[in-house]
Amino acid sequence: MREFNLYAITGEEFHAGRELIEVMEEAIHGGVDIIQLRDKTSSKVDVLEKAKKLRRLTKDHDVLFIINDHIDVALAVNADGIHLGQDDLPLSEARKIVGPDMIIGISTHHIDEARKAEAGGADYIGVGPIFPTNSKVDVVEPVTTSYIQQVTAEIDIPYVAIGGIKLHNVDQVLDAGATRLCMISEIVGADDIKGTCSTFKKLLSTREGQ
Ligand code: TZP
Ligand code: MG
Repeated sequence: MREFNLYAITGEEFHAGRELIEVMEEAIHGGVDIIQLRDKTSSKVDVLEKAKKLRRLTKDHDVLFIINDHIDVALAVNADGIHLGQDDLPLSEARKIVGPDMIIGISTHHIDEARKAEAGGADYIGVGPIFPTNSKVDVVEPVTTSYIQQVTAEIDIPYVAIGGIKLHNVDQVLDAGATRLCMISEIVGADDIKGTCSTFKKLLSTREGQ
């Protein structure tokens, strides 16, 4: 799959009063190169409408577009990929539906899940939650940066660190070996979304090649 290192997930509860598309466009202007539509509460029709708008935006800016949970919506809008959790449709079944070319990302919380996702043909995995987070209900205990170190040592497919990552703790994540960051609240809830993303982007590029 195409390279990326700054991954923003939608979280409309963090930007009350601001339009989803405007928020995500600002994130893209700050350097976000992959976006996920994650909406656990809207109707299928509303998710579809948001997906259509985000597909247009991401195409216009040549940014990858992933949809959480809704494989049917992902196919309908021709998204680049889907993201699935441990309790969603198993990877092998999802692959049958989306075909060989669509990106499939899998959330993992333990090295066994990471190994299974890699062996099963996932294109990338989520590694987290690294720190406590309020952005996800039923979230598991933080896996800490030691899980990043394990995945860095053992897993060859791309992974994104996720969960409670902020400007003030991102150095711990990068020190543990992460080269791709994924966030909801720190990006979409920021007063200066573009500036926040640019700062993360600079930190990532400073670490490249170190
Ligand atoms: N999966 C693991 S933690 C998390 C998800 C979707 C929430 C991340 O949100 P935030 O606001 O960056 O902690
Ligand atoms: Mg899910």
